[in-house]
Amino acid sequence: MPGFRANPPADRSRITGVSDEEQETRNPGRATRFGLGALIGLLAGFAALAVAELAAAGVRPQAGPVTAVGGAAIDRAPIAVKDWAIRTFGTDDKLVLQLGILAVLALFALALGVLAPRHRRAAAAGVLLFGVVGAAAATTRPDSTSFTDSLPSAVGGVAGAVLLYVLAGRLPEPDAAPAAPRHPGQGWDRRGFVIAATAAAAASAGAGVLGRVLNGGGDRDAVASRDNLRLPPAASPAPAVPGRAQVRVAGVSSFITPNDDFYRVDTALVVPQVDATAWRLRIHGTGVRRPVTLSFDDLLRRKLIERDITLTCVSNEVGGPYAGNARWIGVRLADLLADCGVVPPSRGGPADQLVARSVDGMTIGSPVEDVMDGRDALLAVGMNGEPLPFDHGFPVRMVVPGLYGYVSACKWIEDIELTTFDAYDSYWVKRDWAREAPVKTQSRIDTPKPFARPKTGTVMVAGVAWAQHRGVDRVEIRVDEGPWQDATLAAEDSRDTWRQWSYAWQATKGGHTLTVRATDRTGETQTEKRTRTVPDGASGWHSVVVTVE
Ligand SMILES: Nc1nc2c(c(=O)[nH]1)N[C@H]1C(S)=C(S)[C@@H](COP(=O)(O)O)O[C@H]1N2
Ligand SMILES: [Mo]
Repeated sequence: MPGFRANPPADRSRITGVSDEEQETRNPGRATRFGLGALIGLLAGFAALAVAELAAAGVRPQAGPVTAVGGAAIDRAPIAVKDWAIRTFGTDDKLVLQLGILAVLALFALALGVLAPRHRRAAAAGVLLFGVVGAAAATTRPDSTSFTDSLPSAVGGVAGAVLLYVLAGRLPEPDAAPAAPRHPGQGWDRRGFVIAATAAAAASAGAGVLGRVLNGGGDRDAVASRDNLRLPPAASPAPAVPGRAQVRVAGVSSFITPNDDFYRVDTALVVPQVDATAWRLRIHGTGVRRPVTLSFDDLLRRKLIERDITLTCVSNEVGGPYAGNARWIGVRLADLLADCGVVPPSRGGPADQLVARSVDGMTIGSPVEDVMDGRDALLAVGMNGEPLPFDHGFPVRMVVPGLYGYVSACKWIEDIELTTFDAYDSYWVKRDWAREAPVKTQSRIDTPKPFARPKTGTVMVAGVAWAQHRGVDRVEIRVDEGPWQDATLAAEDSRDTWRQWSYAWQATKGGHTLTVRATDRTGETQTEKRTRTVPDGASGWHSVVVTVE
């Protein structure tokens, strides 16, 4: 261990009258103490996180400091940062955020460790302070209902602080200290330090791994409630998807998106796991003459309908992946609202906004008019023939054809409040996104991929187009600056789903740009005007550049 070399100048040695064995424990130099300080800082930080993780397993996974601080950061991130994160990291954005938090914590742990040899108390207090920050974040999360959420960070902070204090006490004394050793006759107990540090590292690793395993195992009751669930058949089943809705060209999206491939966009660092048997949905607010609280069984006893609906995210760039099409089964929200005495604004109802609230504190506001205008707005319980996956909102979520997810598709829903747009701004509206956001007509080239090198001759160009609740009536393709040519439309499933299309292109050698645009059933053609995703969804034409060989 080269770092432990003794400090040569004899006059600095404070070790007097000790055995030969202990002579090797003479004080190391300044640089070594700096390194040792950094090491114990990292150790203390690691221990704090590991203990917190283990404690979170006893409280709830969301109460862990990294998750809590990460959640707070997501809620407070400026829109530009969030936009950049989702553009740069896509659905890995949450992983990157958590790695970033860990990196920042590591830097602070290093700094506190370097401080520790000279200022033991202050350094330990610094670790405690981080515990306080974590505890504050955990208890102020919107889904936090108990003060116990502060425990993981508090316990972790104390563990880290104590460890830093103890290990710092075992370090060699600083050069500037008075000549007398702190522990007369002992000096720098190298072996004791190594043993203590190794034991702390091993214990932390054990606690951390155990905590991860326990936190990752999922909520047993929630998992069981999903496993035991058999969805009743729909009283109003969806017609079979027309065989010709799927274009048979390699590289085109699957017409029905399998659950495992369905895009996921939400703010949850830990996916909520809700026990369906304990789940309740409250419907209340302005103009709700008969407020109710429903259990999951209450919902299943109602008439279930099954519908194919394409869901798209407002954060989807032109040509982007945040669109998916699934067969949903659920309760018609409009019927349920009518049973509660809700009247849409067009018939004189006082509430124009329906605010859905999830177990993790997300709020999503939809126009009551849209939800009750006859479209199949659902409280969905099933997705592609199975109960909703946890990632997609188990046990119940909303789906409203024609509206972007952030204004319609609340996952893990537990509360519906009727109010007005004037009275309340939902989560994303507070963050500069539009109050109302109908889906914009869009089209995407799935194949060929950008920068593909197809051979001359017939090249199949194909993809999807969507204009939910209006329907797609036409898709056109343009090669370079040539004329627009009609693509062949695949069969339509419903006007609430996307529609596939294909175009047999006679490709000539060289570089070419393929561009697509769609026209919806109102006759409106997708605009060329490029806009950003903020505030109400990207617009513009999707182009792909290829080189024909
Ligand atoms: N509870 C909750 N529901 C949510 C969100 C969220 O962050 N939290 N995100 C919304 C957004 S922005 C979209 S696009 C859809 C995505 O649904 P999916 O993840 O099932 O594809 O969920 C919506 N519902
Ligand atoms: Mo979204």
